[in-house]
Amino acid sequence: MKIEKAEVLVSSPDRNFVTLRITTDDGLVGLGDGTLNGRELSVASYLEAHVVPLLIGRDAHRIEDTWQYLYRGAYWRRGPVTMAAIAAVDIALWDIKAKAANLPLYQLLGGASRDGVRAYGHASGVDIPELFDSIREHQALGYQAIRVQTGVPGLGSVYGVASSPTVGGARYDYEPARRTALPVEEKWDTAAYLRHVPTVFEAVRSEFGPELTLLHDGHHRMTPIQAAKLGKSLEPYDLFWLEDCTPGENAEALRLVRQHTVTPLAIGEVFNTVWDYQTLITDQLIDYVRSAVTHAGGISALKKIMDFAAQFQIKSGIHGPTDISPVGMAAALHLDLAIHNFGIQEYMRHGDATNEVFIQSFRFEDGYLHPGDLPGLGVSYDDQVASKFPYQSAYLPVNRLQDGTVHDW
Ligand code: EZ4
Ligand code: CO
Repeated sequence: MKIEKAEVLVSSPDRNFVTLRITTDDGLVGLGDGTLNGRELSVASYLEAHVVPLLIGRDAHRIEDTWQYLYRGAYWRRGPVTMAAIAAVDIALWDIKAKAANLPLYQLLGGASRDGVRAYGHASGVDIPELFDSIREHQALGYQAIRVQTGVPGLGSVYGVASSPTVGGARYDYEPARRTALPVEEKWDTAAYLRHVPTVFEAVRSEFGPELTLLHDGHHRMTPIQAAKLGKSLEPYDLFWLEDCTPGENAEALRLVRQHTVTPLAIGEVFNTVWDYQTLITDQLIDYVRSAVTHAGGISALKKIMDFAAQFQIKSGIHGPTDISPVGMAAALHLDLAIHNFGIQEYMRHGDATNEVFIQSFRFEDGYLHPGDLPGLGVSYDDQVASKFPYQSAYLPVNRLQDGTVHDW
């Protein structure tokens, strides 16, 4: 089964997506996701110039060999662009192999370890009343686990907070990549944030009770000691996790946080290899692995990270924002269903235009996702609809402190 064709498809229904479509000489078609938010065209050109020519004529069944060939063969290892490109190939080849076997992909990963994949959604509000409305809307949709973000008094728009109440719980209008020629700039004040967040969780717990699963994303903005303080102050509210409390590059920061709090810690949406996790996993500094299949080198690589994490009772919390395409989401769901150390799956909802371009087989019922039972990933791509949505420049925001200093976010 030789690879005959590999096409790089860039489209922008609701937002930009980079999709790799591989076709074999016996007519099987596989899809892979290589979307890197705000840097989409870099992955597209990496694939077009340096990967597609290497794929033509290769045996589509040799997934591991192709992965190693692209990773070790390039000499320049790791990095988000390289690893998103390798992920796109890896996901597409798994899609093809499962179609050749006429099985849903999770069957090739060991079969289902559970009936469904517990998902969490994002509730947000500029203030507490709007936040409560958003939590209720998510509950009405079936979510039993909810990430909580709010505006901070004195600050303008804050990442993760919708500017208006959500409608039907399905609107995520804060989505950080905005279709502008230059990045939008937001203002930030960590002291104000640290004062405010515990009062939000106090209010949410007293309104919604002890059983609702709650999560929070710090988006890399704190120093280690600030993160330790936040983790401690949130202990009474029993979070499922505190995500990305410090910048991801420094594993030692998490060691300091860990010494001070029993709030569970999750990190890794900006990581791209197992090496980023080495100390965090072996020293038990985290509880959840946050990588996306799309950004960590694909299904083969994230499966290995999760198998490594399993030895340390660390579980998955695969990244699932709307900048992961439905192809990347499907890959995550097959992996979630199969691995033993599944924790939770992030599930923001794609917009209608995205769902018209990517036709999907997953279902979401009572807070649980399932990838469906079509052969392969269960996703197909409609070229005609996609052609209505050409690439548009879009950037993640830049965060600045009140005095104008560029800050982490
Ligand atoms: O900011 O996906 O947990 N989810 C997140 C996301 C990320 C975006 C970056 O592309 O933090 O919303
Ligand atoms: Co996050």
